[in-house]
Amino acid sequence: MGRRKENITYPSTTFSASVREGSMGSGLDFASSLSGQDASGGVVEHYRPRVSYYMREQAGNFHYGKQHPMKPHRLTLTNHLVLNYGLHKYMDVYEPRRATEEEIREFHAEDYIDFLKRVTPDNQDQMRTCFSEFNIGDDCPIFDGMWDFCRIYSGASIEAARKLISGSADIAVNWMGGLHHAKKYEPSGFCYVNDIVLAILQLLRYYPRVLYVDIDIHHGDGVQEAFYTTDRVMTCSFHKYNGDFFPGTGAIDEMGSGLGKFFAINVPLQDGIDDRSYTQLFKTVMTAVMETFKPGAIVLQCGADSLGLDRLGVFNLSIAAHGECVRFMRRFGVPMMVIGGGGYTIRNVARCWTYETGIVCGTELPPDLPPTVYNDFFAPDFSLHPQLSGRVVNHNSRAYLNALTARILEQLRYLKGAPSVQMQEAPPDIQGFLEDQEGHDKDVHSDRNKDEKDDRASKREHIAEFYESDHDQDQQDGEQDEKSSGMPK
Ligand code: V1D
Ligand code: CA
Repeated sequence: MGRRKENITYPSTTFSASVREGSMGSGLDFASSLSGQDASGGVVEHYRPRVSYYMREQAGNFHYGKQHPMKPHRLTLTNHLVLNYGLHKYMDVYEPRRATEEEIREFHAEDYIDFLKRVTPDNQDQMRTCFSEFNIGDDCPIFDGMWDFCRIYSGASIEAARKLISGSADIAVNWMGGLHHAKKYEPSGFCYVNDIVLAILQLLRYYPRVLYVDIDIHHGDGVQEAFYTTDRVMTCSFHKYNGDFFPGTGAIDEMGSGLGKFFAINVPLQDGIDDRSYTQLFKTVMTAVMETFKPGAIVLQCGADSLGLDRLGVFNLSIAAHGECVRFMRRFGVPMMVIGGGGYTIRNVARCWTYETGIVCGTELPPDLPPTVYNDFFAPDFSLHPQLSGRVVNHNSRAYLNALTARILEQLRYLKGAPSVQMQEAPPDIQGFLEDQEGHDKDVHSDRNKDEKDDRASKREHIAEFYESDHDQDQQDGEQDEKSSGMPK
């Protein structure tokens, strides 16, 4: 956990959210990928979600440094594959605005934001005294345009969240986002601003409960920490854990505290986990999570460093198995944000996120990559599904995975019995959202008709009830400042 304690409070209010059939017509070139899945409760058959996609060409041009493994260029590779596969025909494509400083302040501390805004490669020598305070170093260097980069990826995640809330998208994709390690007061693990926390804070203005799922090979510590004491966000991270692998957290017994007790789920894995073990574990855990927690919205962090052959990763997953996790979550038909994260063998990151863009659109992509100006990255096979497994031995025994599954299911049974999970809640501030949203974003590539403004308004009848929680954390923790946005702080 970070060095300063969080003082965010989350009203423990809940109302029932509904699932709607997506408005997107069929007309897909390829067969829907819904068939052949194992049946589980809460699944929406023939789901045709409306998908929004956020991209900004400039995001791919930032450089962390020559030796640094994080390469934003992977975003350019991804966008080129997505567009050349023609996936923009199935989505509303947006060039999102940058997050404002005020929006970033919803989570991050003012002195940290001031530092991020001011520091540049040219003035960093004068500001070096701040470096240890703000954890600047090899993992999180100062690079040209760093603040702009943060504003771009965070603005996209905030807009994606608002798009779900307004009802004009059922799934919103932002591969630029997913920077799950950033803390309130400091950067960590290549992440400076935590766009995920900012997006979830938006979602909490409307949805009573938000589920965060993280399949990056690293523990989603920044998001877990931000919501550790609330029962309105369940965080669930699958990651390598041995106490040493970055960031060193994510043991199975980190379960949340206070009202948030049992609402943090950690799935610690060993090197070399394979497709079968991972997808089986993922489906078992997520089925139980969905049945127990019944989220109004899902945020799925799709870090691609859990793929085999990743430069920093040590798992054995294929792109098909990684994508299977996305497909599985999609089937629940709950509004979902799909975001990026880690991923350091960039040719495979681009393949993976393109494949997953296809999955959320409900379309099967041909296995041969379309030609792009970046063809050389994908030689010699030019395939969407290269062989990635086999480099690392699988150290996850069947006995280990069975014990892990049993512990997590037990945690969820405890949660079911907890008094706070009686699904109570707050009135949505939806009118404010619809006003905020108007004119902020620009659809750059869509072939689709859009009449978004009253989408959510037309759904208001789905919001069934409002009543006060017995566990109002505002009252427990004292008055909090909610003046600017009505956001839970
Ligand atoms: F190999 C490197 C070369 C240059 C700079 C950094 C690294 C590097 C590799 N792995 N840094 C790491 C990890 N840091 C450490 C600490 C350095 N200490 C001495 C220990 O092991 C950080 C890994 C960050 C992973 C980020 C992420 O994939 O989870 C991610 N998700 O969203 C965005 C990034
Ligand atoms: Ca993870």
